[in-house]
Amino acid sequence: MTAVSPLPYIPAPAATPVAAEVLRGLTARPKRLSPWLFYDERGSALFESITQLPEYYLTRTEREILAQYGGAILEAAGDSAATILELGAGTAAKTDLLLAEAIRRHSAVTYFPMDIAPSALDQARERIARELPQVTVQPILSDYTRKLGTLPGSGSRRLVLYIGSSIGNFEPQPAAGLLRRLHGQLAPGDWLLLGVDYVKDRTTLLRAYNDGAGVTADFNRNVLARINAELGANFRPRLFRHRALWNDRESRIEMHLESLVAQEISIPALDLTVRFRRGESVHTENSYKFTPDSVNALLKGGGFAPRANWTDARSWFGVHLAEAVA
Ligand code: AVI
Repeated sequence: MTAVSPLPYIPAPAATPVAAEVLRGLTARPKRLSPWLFYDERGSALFESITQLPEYYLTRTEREILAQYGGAILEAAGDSAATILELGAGTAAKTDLLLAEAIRRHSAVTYFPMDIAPSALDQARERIARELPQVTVQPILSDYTRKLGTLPGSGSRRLVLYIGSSIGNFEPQPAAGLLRRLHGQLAPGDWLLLGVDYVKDRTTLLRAYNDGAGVTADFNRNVLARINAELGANFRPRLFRHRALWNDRESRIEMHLESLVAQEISIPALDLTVRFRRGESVHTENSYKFTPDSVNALLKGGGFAPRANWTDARSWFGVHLAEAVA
C-alpha cells in the first residue's frame, strides 16, 4: 500500500476573517492583532466613550473645525456636496454639521453612510431623519477596508468623507493603497475630505491614549474578550497590561497588550495554543500622526490633488479637501 502524505490541516473556522486574522497575528513574531478586531459591539461602544474623554481631543477638535469651516468646506467642494458618501461613518454624529450646510446649498441632498456596524448605521439614519429630514439617507453595510465595491451616486459629482483620522490606523503603504482604490471608484471632479490628527507635543499625544479612567485600556483589552467570545479562547484580559507609546521615528502612537505573567492560552476554534512570555506584548494598533505636508503627499500618491485644508487654533487636527484627478 502506498503511503499518502496527509494534507496540511487547516481548521475550518479559520476561514472567517476574525479567525484568519487571529491565527495570522498570534502565530506571527512579534505577535500582533489588527485594529479592526477592536470593533465588535462592545468595542464600538467603548470607542464612542473614548471620543468623549477629556484627554481624547481628536473628535472634539475635528468637530470644532467642521462647525467653524463647514460652510467654507462645502463652498470649496462646489456642487459635489449634494451627494455625500462617508467611509466608516459610525453614528455619523459629526457629519450633521456638514449635512446641515449641504441642505443650505442644495435643494436635495443624498447621504450614503458606509460602515460595518448595522446598529451605528441605524442610529445615524434615525437621527438624521429626525433632525435633518431634507437629507435622504441610504446606509450601506460594508467593510470599506476590505472591499470598496462600486460606490453609489455616480453620474453626479460626489463628496467622499473620510474623517476621524481613521486613515491613521493604516500603515503608510496600505493607507496609500486604500486611497488609490477609492480614487479608482471615483470620477475626475469628485472630492475627498480627509480628517487627520497632526503631530503635536508628546505629552498631549500620550495622554489621549492613556486616559485616566482606563477606557482606552478596556478598549484595547476588549480584543481579547472578543477572541474568547468568538473563538472560545481562555484569555484573562486582566493578565494583560495596556501600553500606549509614541514612536517618533514612525510618527505614530502604538498600542500594545503586555502579558503580566508567562501564560498559555488555548484557542479551540483554531486548534491553537499560544504561549506568552512574561512581558511579551501583542501589538494591537498604530495611530499615525501627520503634518500638512505628509497628508498632501499621501493624497497625491492616491491620485488626488490637494485643494484646501483647515485646522483648529492649536493646529492639532487637519481637515484636507482634495479633488480626484484623471
Ligand atoms: C479610530 N481611530 C482613529 C482611533 C485612533 O485614535 O487612532 C482609535 C483609537 N485607539 C485608541 N483610542 C482611539
